[in-house]
Amino acid sequence: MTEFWRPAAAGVASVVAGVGAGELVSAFVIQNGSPVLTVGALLIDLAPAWVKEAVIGLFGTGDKAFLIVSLGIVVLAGAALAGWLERIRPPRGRILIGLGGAVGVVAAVTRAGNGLLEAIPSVLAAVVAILVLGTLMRLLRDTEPTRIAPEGRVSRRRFVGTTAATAAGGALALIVGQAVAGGFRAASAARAAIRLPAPARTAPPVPAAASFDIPGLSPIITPNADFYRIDTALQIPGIDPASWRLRITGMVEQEVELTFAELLKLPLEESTTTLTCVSNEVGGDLIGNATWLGYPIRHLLARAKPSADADMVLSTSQDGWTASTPLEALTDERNAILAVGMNGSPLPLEHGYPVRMVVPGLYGYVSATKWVVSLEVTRFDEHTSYWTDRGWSEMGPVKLSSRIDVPASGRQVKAGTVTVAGVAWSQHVGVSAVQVRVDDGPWQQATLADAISADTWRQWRYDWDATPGAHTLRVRATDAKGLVQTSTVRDVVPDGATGLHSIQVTVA
Ligand SMILES: Nc1nc2c(c(=O)[nH]1)N[C@H]1C(S)=C(S)[C@@H](COP(=O)(O)O)O[C@H]1N2
Ligand SMILES: [Mo]
Repeated sequence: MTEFWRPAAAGVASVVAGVGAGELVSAFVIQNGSPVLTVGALLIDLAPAWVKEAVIGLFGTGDKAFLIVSLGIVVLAGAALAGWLERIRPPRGRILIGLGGAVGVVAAVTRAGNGLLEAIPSVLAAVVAILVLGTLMRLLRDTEPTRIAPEGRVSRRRFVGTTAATAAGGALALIVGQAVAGGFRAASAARAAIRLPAPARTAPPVPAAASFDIPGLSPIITPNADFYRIDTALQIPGIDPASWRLRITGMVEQEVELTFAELLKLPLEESTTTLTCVSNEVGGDLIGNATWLGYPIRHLLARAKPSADADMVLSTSQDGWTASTPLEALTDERNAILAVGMNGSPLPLEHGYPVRMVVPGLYGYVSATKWVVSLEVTRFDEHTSYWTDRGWSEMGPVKLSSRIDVPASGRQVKAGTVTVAGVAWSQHVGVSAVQVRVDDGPWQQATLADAISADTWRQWRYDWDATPGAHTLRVRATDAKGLVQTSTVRDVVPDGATGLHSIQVTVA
């Protein structure tokens, strides 16, 4: 029977390693591609009604556990069979594993809302399993006696040890993957159950004249699904709102602690603010505008009573990321908030659920802490933060900038009137003018859409009388204080890029 059990064990270890790798990747990178769960879901969909009823009748709410355990038994039996087949008729074992992977792919891409991306964990699982099986089989063959090595070139003990270690590693990956994904799913479920209170103060409605109807132009409010995402979190923190706390500590007269339920009972206010990343290149897309629902941080700081010689607030996220924000930016009238809502829904998990900071006028790295759990009132000469430790500037006011959205660079357009349009921003100061320049011609005034407020970007348009040939279009903005956007080119490090956005178009 050795001839069955050893190859079968190699098959099982390979498949466990493969599935473990797939689950790990789906937990951390491709959230909806879990091979185990998508195949389970496919089985639920395919099972005839009488089977479902019988299972629920027998196991009640344990029906899903029953499904997963049954699936596990089938997969392990298949894996053992694959190992044995690979031993007697290679490469049939590997082919069987490939077929298993194909089932995973079909299950992953046919889930509602999934696409090809979600197939990656299953493909990876099959590839890892096939490679590992090949390796273990070679090892097994090497345990056989030859003329030169009557005891075999590899000891049986080494084969058994390697196989056991592979299986254990795969099982560990599977467990870690499931735990991580479980936290994420629990947070998603809690988020879905949240009913945000009506704002005590609504945002001034976005004026109709704040938007031009131009295809390709950034919408004035960025939908949550299109909002840029920047953070250091490999794994999005899955925070249970019931256990979330904000602690205000440090140089304060009175420490403050706040639960999520307490935060939701406070008079929440809406405000529309454009968020920008300091890493946004000239013409880049690391910028978005949303209507946030939140509570002014200055009111909470007023409860805590910061000491007179404090000048900074170090905010920390659940996963240990930190930002250092000038105390003044959180206490002045600029309306820095602890946000719980984004464009009418609870914060999406990747945008800081359940609570984040939004501070008009400052780049995200010094202000927009997602998954925030503590505010320590301190001093710049006592603490540094995640990005200031890595060479970025202590102060991070957003720089005046502008971007051309249409036409897209490199595009061919027809001679005649061509609409050029884009956005310009200088949060907390406001934009007062935008100009466009064609090649080496004079700067021409663009038409501005209405502003929502000084804290948001502003759309602009320019009707260009395009003549045939290759042309370069440039844009520059002027802020409400009269400062004209500089053409001096500076890199994003240490405090944000400068320079003018330009595009090339060919007019036919
Ligand atoms: N916890 C945490 N918060 C964070 C970051 C981070 O890495 N971790 N990145 C910051 C940076 S650099 C930016 S630009 C904004 C981006 O917010 P968004 O992903 O919601 O657009 O979040 C900020 N908040
Ligand atoms: Mo950023």
